[in-house]
Amino acid sequence: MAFRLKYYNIRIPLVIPFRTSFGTTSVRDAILFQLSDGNVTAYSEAVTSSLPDYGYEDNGTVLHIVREFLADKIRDYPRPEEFLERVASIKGNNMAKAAIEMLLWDFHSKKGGTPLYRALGDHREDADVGISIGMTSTPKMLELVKQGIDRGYKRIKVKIERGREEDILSSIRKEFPDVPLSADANCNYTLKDIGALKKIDDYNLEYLEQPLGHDDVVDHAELASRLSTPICLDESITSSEITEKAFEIGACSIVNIKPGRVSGLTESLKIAKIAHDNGGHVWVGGMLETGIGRAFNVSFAANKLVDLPGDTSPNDKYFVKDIVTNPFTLDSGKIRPNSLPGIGVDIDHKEFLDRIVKSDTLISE
Ligand code: OSB
Ligand code: MG
Repeated sequence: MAFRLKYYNIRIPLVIPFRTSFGTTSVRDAILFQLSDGNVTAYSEAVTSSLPDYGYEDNGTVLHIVREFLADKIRDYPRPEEFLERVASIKGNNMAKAAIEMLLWDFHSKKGGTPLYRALGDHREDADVGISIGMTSTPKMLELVKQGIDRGYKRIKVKIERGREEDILSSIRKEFPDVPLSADANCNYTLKDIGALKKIDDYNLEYLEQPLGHDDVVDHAELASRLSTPICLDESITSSEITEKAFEIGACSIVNIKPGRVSGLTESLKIAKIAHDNGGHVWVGGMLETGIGRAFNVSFAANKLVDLPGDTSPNDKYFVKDIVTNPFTLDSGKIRPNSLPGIGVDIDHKEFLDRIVKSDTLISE
C-alpha cells in the first residue's frame, strides 16, 4: 500500500469536567490524523475542539483546511520544515498546520527509528510537570490543589475569572503559603480591571497567564509594567514573529508553548529559543489532549530550551481509559517521554475504535 491519510473524530469523557473562564469541557472531542506509507504509521492530534472559544479555530476549520489545502502537500512525505514552506501562503490556521506538521515529525522519526524527543535536539531524559486545575467551588479547588501537591506536582496552576480571583487565590495561599502557584485567566480581563489585577500581586504567583485579549500583546505590555507578578502568554503566542514582538515591548517574560497552537514543533523550537535569548522562560502547555497529542507535548517538554514545569500531566489526570496501552506516569513530579521511535505511543485499537464518531480517508493512493 502506498500513501494513505485518514482522520478520526473521537470522543472520550474527561475524569472531571474542566472549567475555564471561556467554558466547560466534559468530553475531549478530538480530531486525530493517521499517515501511512504501508510500513510506518504515524499519528497526530489537532488541539482544537468543537468550539472556537480558545482561539478562532475549531475541529470544523481544521478539517476544512487539511482537506482542501494541506493534505495534497504531503503526498511525498516532506520534512516538517519543507511542509511549512509549502503552506506558507496560507494565513493563520496554525492548529491545522500543526496537526500535519507534527504528523510528519512522527512519521520521519519513526522512519529513522528515533524517539521524537531525541529528534528535537538537546534534551533531558524527563520533564518537570505542573498541574492545571479547572474552576469549581473554592473548597473543591483547595482539595484538588492538596491532591496535586501530594502527587508531587512541581507547580500548581489554577484557572481564574473576573470576580473570583481573590477568593480562589487567597484561599489557596492561606493553606499553602509557599507552593509554587500560578493563575490562568484565559483572556477574561481587560485593562479596565487594573484594580483587581493589581491585587493579584499579593499572592506571590510564579506568573499570571494570559489575563488579556487572545490576540493582544500591546495591552499586556502595559499591564506587565504595572504588575510585579510576571506575565506569561499563552493564546497570544501564535508564531515566532509575534514572540519577538512580545519580548521587544515587554508584554511577557514567560511563554506557554503549545506546539499544536503554533503550527507545530519547528516553530515551537524557534519560539523557545527567542524566549531564552531574551532572558525569558518557557514551559509546555496542554489542551486536554488524548495520549496521542500528549506524547508530542511530553517529547517537547524534555527539550533543554524548556525550563519550567509544564501542563503535561499523565493520561489518567484526564481520562479513565485513554486510547493508548502505554500511558505516561508521574514520578517525583517528572514525566519521561516514550523511548520507542516517534511519539512512541502504543495505540489501544479496541479503545480507539470504540471512541470513533466519524472517520474518513482524505487521500489514498
Ligand atoms: O489555557 O492552558 C490553557 C485546557 C484547554 C484550553 C486551554 C487551556 C487548558 C489547560 C489545560 O490549562 C492544560 C492541560 O492539558 O492539562
Ligand atoms: Mg492557558
